[in-house]
Amino acid sequence: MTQLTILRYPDPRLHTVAKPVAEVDARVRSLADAMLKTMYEAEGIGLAATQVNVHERLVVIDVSEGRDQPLVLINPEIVWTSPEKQVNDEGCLSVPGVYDGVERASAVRVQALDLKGEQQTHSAEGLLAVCIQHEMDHLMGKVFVEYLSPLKRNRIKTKMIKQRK
Ligand code: GNR
Ligand code: NI
Repeated sequence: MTQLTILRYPDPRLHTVAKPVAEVDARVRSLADAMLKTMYEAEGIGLAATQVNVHERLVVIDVSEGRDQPLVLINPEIVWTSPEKQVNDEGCLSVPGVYDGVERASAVRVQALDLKGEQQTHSAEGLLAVCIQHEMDHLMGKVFVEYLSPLKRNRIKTKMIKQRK
């Protein structure tokens, strides 16, 4: 599998809304595999298909210390969000070097297909809950900097364009 390229903000393709995965087949499994490799190489804790310019509802996550607990979520849907909220510093592989506070639900429950095509429910809190919500946003075409003030966002945009190689 060829190395996947991560789109960088402000690439307009990051604002594409993803379509459901039609079938969990060999193509999807190999894409998930390539996304996990790309995520581990970039030292991220999550990666949405949107970020590698594939506009289907697929995300990979690993928030474990040992980087050995991959989670693949296909057609994920958040089925419950806690009323409690929390502000956490977030970063994004599509916005390298930028970290800022975003308010999210403290806990979520997400339903998704796994690589066998079986429906699973995951209850998440802490960093995993943050990451799931961050990745779900990518699938909707939303990047975390859109939660920041227009002033901050414009500064980030300018910085990213200057850094572009
Ligand atoms: O690697 C990542 N770290 C991170 C830290 C705090 C909140 C969210 C994230 S996700 C990010 C990887 C990424 O860009 N996923 O879309
Ligand atoms: Ni991201």
